[in-house]
Amino acid sequence: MSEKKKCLGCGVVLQDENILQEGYTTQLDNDICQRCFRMKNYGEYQVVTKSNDEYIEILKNVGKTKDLVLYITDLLNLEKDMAEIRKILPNKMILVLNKKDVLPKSIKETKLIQYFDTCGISFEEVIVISAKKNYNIDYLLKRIKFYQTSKNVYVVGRTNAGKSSLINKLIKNYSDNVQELTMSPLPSTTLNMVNIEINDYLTLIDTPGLVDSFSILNYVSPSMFKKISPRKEIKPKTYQLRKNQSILIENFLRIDYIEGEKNSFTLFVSNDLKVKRLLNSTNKDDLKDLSKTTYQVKYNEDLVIHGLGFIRIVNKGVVDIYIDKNIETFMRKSVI
Ligand SMILES: Nc1nc2c(ncn2[C@@H]2O[C@H](COP(=O)(O)OP(=O)(O)OP(=O)(O)O)[C@@H](O)[C@H]2O)c(=O)[nH]1
Ligand SMILES: [Mg+2]
Repeated sequence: MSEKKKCLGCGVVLQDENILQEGYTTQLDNDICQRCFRMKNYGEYQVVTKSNDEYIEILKNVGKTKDLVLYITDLLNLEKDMAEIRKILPNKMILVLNKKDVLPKSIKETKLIQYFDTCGISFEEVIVISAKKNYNIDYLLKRIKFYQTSKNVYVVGRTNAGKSSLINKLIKNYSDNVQELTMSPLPSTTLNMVNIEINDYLTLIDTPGLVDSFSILNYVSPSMFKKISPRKEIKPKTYQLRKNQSILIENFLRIDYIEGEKNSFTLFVSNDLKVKRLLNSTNKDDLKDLSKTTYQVKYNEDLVIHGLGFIRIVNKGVVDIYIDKNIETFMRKSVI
């Protein structure tokens, strides 16, 4: 039996029967589905909701191979813990930290790499890149060649990390292949595995990303989504706070500095967001009906807000934060 034809942009099986279902195309001769066609040509995005069970199944199959894996992650949205992923994927793995262009240039790459040296999970190598700005892609390709165990190399990572963007860059730089994967600012763009032959020695396999149900991006309007996703280099904003002072970001996050000496809070979030300082939080009630979490901050830690970015706090102290209950927040040793 012949294999069903798949969309070259997102990997979905093509069908011409039901316009409401994924993979629809007017003609089965087409190379891409209607959704990809619209995204590529008109920038019209259509959200598809994928279940993470499907994604985990795909990863388990990758885990059964002995092939090299590139794990792509967005530098502004580093995973809290990679241990779970590592259990499913015992493969040789290069950790690729993408979107370097949005981090301030002042942040040293060596610092970012060092952070992973102490995280307790091993990788063949940690490499910082920008798929968008074509930064360090040559070096990454060299290291792929060095570590690959067969022709196949899998590209995995959470949705929106930039997997398809990276592969497109590799195709553009090093291949005669004219295939172009679909990329978009919205989650769940790639729907199934897609094989891309770069040359006789290397086939990259794009995969759909794990859906991030704890990201703030799931809980904001489309216009706020745009504001939250940084497109340019972030200019960090520093606020010196005393006890009982607060920071308010738009209408979704409040940080109260409850206890401690004068402290420095540096925001690594999109430049487009409105930030307000409240001098005396005791008589202000903004966002106090949102879910509250109290953190005991140690020296030089980052408060991470999933999907938004992070806030570096220099000294010890106690902070209360108020945010939608579905959004994951956590403290980590500062990456800076
Ligand atoms: N600033 C910046 N944006 C990037 C970079 N790489 C990718 N992006 C953007 O990130 C968004 C997601 O990119 P995709 O390549 O579609 O991500 P993906 O990992 O394939 O996503 P799924 O297919 O949904 O799993 C797009 O808006 C890209 O333009 C980068 O290096 N820098
Ligand atoms: Mg993709």
